[in-house]
Amino acid sequence: MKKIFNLINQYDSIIIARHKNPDLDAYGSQFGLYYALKEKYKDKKIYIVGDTNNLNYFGDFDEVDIDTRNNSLVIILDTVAKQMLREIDYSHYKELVLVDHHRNEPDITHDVYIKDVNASSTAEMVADMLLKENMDINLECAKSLYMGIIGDTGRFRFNSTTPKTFMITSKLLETGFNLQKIHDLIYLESFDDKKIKSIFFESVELTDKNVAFRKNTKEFLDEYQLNSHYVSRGLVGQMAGIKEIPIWVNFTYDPEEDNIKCEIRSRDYEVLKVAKKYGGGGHLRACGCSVNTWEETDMVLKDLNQLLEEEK
Ligand SMILES: [Mn+2]
Repeated sequence: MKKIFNLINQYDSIIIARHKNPDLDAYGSQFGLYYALKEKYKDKKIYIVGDTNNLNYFGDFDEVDIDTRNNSLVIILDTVAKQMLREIDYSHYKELVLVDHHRNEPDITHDVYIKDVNASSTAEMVADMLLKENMDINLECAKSLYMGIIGDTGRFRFNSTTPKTFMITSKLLETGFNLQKIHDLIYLESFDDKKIKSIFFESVELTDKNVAFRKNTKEFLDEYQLNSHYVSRGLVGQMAGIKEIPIWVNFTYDPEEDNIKCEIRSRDYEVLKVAKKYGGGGHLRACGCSVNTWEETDMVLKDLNQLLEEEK
């Protein structure tokens, strides 16, 4: 931890990056760190980089040229995998720091790697770092970090939520932001969204071991003009919280890569084993992989059935 702040002190130019297709934790940890560094180091150039999507409740990103990148400290948050990043964000740097709570092994050359698989979120890790350094947490910083934490903990419902998560969250809340405003901003649904969710749920199927699944074909995406990433990550939760269903998986055609994304979730079972078998990764009970054919999705289902059988 100290190492990061030593590096930050040494550099005049710092770039904060995170994985592509950001979720709330990627954005939240990134903007949280950004606001804290900007406040403390008024003379340094602090850049925030990356792509954007419909979860961007946060702000705009900087374009940074290669020369500047080559002379900067680059901090990458919420992933350690090249595949999850824009090439430009991990290939140009003077020194590189990784901060992540996932279990994967890094395939990015780095100088410092801070890993905490017990942290609920990268936002929690960033908040912890800032608090330990006695850095000022201003309102914008606290709001960003809070959004990261509620994103990855499902508003404190997932097992990953620990006493430390609440301790850190309470420190963030002390800045006085309006909690309900943030929740409304993120979680209010539109009438149309609610309709799509109902259509989605109508054709959820079950295996004989009660693994719930849905196959979101190209035809389904086209018919309702849905974004593949939204369906894959955004709708998998529609199968969560059902008593009889121990494991649920969302299969979605990805037109960009012409393959099928599998998002696998469970309350109690370590489904990561199955994701890894197909070259995927993530958390123990919330993970993903890609396969090339619909036949292979049936193999994934078979493996999930078997996992239930073995660990009964
Ligand atoms: Mn995360």
